[in-house]
Amino acid sequence: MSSSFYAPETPSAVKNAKGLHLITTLTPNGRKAHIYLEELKDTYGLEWTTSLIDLDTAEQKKPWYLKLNPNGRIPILIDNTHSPPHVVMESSAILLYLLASIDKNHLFGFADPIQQSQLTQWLIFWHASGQPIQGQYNFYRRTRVDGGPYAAQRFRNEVLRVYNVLEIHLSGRYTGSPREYLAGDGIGKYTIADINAWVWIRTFRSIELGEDEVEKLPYLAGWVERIAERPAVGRGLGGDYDEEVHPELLIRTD
Ligand SMILES: N[C@@H](CCC(=O)N[C@@H](CS)C(=O)NCC(=O)O)C(=O)O
Repeated sequence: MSSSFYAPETPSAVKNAKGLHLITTLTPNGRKAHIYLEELKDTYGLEWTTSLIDLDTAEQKKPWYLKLNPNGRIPILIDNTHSPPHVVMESSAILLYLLASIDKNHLFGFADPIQQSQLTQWLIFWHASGQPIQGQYNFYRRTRVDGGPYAAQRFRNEVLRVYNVLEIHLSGRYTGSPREYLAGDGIGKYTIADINAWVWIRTFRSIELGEDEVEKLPYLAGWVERIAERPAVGRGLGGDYDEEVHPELLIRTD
């Protein structure tokens, strides 16, 4: 590979990686990639390597990282089977890249373009309308600056609105056809559209919504529990991606 692809100070774990290399940490967007990679391990025997970043060290804002992802955020996936390596930023784009490049049997997507279109719609719906809003809500409800309560209230209402969109969809309130997953014919099929939203929504009971509001989301609650039972999901949430469990995976350039 071209020596100029990586900056000289790029950590060797990244520079010398072969195959797929994930740079991540234990956040909702990181967990999307962890879970799908773990699903692909269970189904295709996929192998990859991982580097962890402690966001507090701001390693993700350093020039070596910005050369790979000008957005300065995690996760990124680097596919070293290409020359030069192909870098994928944006967590949903990582899911789509893995679906196209690894998941050849469409186990977590669809060969059928109509069902794949459903998947894309729900993936984009969450990426554009769900996660940025929930991210802002989390920020303002934890922040005690002027305007914090007003902003928290505004984002909270929008989080609830988006959750209710998902509840309408899953419950079949207007179609008469309840479903178990976001995309696919009939009751749907577990796909990357579910992984994409689930990592954020799984904590819906602990983000300071009212009990009465949460009770009005029974189909969403069922969907959260259904996905939580998957072994790959359990692995993607935790230990293997925790810098305290695996300090040797932590990259730091100073
Ligand atoms: N739209 C991006 C958002 C990525 C993002 O916000 N990542 C957070 C962690 S979940 C991050 O890197 N925060 C550290 C920072 O902003 O410096 C994606 O979906 O990948």
